Amino acid sequence: MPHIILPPSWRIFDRLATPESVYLQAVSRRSYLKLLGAVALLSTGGVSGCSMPVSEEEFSKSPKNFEFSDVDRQVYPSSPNPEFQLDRAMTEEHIAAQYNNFYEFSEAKDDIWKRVGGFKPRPWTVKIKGLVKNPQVIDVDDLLKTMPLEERLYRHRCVEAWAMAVPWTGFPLKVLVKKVEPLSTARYLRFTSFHTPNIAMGQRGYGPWPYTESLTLAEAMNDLALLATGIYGHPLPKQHGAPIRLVMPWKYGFKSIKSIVSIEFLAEEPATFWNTMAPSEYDQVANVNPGIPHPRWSQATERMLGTDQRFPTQLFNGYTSWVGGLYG
Ligand SMILES: Nc1nc2c(c(=O)[nH]1)N[C@H]1C(S)=C(S)[C@@H](COP(=O)(O)O)O[C@H]1N2
Ligand SMILES: [Mo]
Repeated sequence: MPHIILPPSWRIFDRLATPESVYLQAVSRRSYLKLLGAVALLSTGGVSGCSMPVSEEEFSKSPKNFEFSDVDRQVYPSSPNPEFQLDRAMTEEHIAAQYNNFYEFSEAKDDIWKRVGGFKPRPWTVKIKGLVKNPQVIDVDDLLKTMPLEERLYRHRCVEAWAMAVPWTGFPLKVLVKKVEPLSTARYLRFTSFHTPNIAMGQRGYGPWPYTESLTLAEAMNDLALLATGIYGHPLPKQHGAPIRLVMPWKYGFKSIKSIVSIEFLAEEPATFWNTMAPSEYDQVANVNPGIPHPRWSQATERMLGTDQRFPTQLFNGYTSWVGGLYG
């Protein structure tokens, strides 16, 4: 069973630097009102959780946070799939690498890359279990050897309204799903991240650790659903979710769970990390939709990392031709 620790209300004020870290479910109505007051104060401009990213040159002197295994050397860079094009400039690598959400390591975004050093993404296995004909434990190197790797340019949209456009290397989730042969009773997939609180400091704090996410089987079978092992033509740096993560470009970023250790096929929809923490803020489907504001901010536009350029948010993040049919 996941380990659930809920926050004492006095800690709420620390949480305000990052919108996704406000856990309303856990606060009493009284502290919720105090919280609203604090949000109002913050939006008048006083406090910011973010420092400036270091320059590309400076960044290149810091630890890369990824290594090539022998297998990696054979698969990167993978061939680009021309079906996926961007409508805007690609986000610079050193910018994407310095602004992350990875609550296992920190609640700030600008320091994850400095805090992941102790994390070991190899050796690594992914356990596939539950309602499937062929449950198995697969080594990530075996996935790299056997799965059809390709590079895809995708836009990523965080529920907090920042966005990026990056080249992922990975393979369609549906290839793995077919390989394990879901039973006819399987309707949902639950993904689980690692749980090592001695290395991931954030896991010593509250949360239903480990981080979990879910998809319907139909969503998992969509061509866009990608299991990524690389980014910018090389293995994933630790801060991006090494050695393997989900990428669901039509959904808000929190669905794209990092550093996956297991995938379980289930008959019923499971609870997930964010849905347990703040059910009034995070629903299970979490499709990008400019018409549905977050309870605390608008989703009408998004801000690109690096350039701060604003774009209108698009329904399904612009991927309607791939996924529109999933939602009737
Ligand atoms: N295990 C885990 N996966 C996670 C998160 C997290 O905190 N833990 N954050 C999510 C959120 S909110 C976003 S926006 C993306 C960010 O991915 P990036 O840091 O690689 O850009 O990762 C998602 N996957
Ligand atoms: Mo996010």
